[in-house]
Amino acid sequence: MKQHPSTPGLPGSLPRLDHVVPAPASVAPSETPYQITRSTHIVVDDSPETRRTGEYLARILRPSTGYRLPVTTHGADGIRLRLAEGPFGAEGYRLDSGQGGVTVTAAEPAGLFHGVQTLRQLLPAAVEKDTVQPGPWPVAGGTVEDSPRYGWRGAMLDVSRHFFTVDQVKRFIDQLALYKINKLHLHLTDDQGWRIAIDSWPRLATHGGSTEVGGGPGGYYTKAQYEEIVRYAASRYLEVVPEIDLPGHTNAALASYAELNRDGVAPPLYTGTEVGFSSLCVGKEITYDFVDDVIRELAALTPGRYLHIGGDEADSTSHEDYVKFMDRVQPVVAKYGKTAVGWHQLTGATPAKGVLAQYWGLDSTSAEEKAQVVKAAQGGTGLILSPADRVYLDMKYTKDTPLGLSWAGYVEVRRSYDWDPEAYVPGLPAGAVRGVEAPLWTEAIENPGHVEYMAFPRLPGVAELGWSAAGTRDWERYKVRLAAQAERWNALGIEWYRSPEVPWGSDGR
Ligand code: TNX
Repeated sequence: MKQHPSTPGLPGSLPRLDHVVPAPASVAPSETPYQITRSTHIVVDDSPETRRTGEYLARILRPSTGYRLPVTTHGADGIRLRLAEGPFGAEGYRLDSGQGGVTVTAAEPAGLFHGVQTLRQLLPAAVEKDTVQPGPWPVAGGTVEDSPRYGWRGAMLDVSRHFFTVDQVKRFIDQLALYKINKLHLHLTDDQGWRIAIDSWPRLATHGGSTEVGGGPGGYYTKAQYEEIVRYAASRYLEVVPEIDLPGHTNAALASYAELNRDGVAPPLYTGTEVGFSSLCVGKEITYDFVDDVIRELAALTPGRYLHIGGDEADSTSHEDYVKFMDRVQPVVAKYGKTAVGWHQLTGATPAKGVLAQYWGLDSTSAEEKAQVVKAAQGGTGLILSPADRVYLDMKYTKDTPLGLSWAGYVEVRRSYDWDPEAYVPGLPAGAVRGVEAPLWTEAIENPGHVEYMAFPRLPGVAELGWSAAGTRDWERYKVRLAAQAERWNALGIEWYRSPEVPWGSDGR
């Protein structure tokens, strides 16, 4: 790596304006940095959202700088956050940094928040620590103008195979926000655990949530806890997309209520890792009472637009039944005011108008299956790209990775970054791709340290594919910007995989 002022590891070194991940739309560096000092104010306009983002920034900066950093509506020297009309779109922003201060301007609160994430990366990494550091605190000088490529930049956490507590999910949300990810897809139900309280079917959570892969105690979110996650995500401008996986992946529900089973007999709880063995009974009316109740209660808890109904690996449901089931269930989601999302197998049924399909195939997925996805896209079904051989965060990096699975191959850092969402499924009509999402399945992922090790450093690359303009993708440059992030992960206490593909600093960081 070339020597430059931001060589990772030099205390107080000045990060570069062009080292931000995801790469901004345009960057114009200037000579003069701003410097945060004891007298810096965070100056906000009088909208409550701006103030909230100002307070959020202050909470990040105060512990490491030791400064007071009052959030005020007037004051000269400082960091200014303001909403104003301009060509920013729903999530874009402009950041100007120079001797007189730093100003972040956006049309919408989400844009201000993303601008604040960029500002964090323009400060020395030590700013992320939670104890007082020596400083100084220069902010690289210049102008950044930025807005995202896609409206859907997601990460998924499977809280069914292994349960994660509210605090653990919050920590993950904070990590996603760093890279401007705006969707948190929660895989709330599967064979091994039902993780959300449903008042009309209480045993789903109390019985169906009582274990996990390996036989641990599992757990579930009360409605209040789930709402707390939703609120916390919203405060970081992430929309929660809850998933109830139907009609397969339902052993936890079937174990909780005998009447949902074809033979009226509840199976035992399941703590293994096989897939495809369970199915709701498509021919029984009670199945639809169940689905209606669950979707109604979940929709009421979810301010976001989307509700994911799974639909993958329904190997114990006949094709005919699958189509029938999806024909009945998609309108239920619409009835409760949400847009349905399904794994791309949904395109094998009749996707309702406006639904989104999440593509999780591989390069080696059959031409027939790809053609079915293309056909749905031609009919207007939007796609979220989550190709398993690129962005499945549960795939091992190499054969030596101690965690994760490898059914989709090994996914090293370059592989997860260096692909084109528009070209991955050949023949898609323009505009079909709505974004990208990196799922983290947790059959072999047991705790937050594991989550971080699998997500870092791949997740920032997926975030960049979702945010940065198509022409930005350049592995040789990206890997240098990525390397400069490591010091931040260390300061934040994030576990990460030291991929040999990336030129981390000479001190091994
Ligand atoms: C496939 S991807 C699944 C999940 C597994 C995952 C493991 C998808 C929609 N279904 O049930 O957890 O592989 O990588």
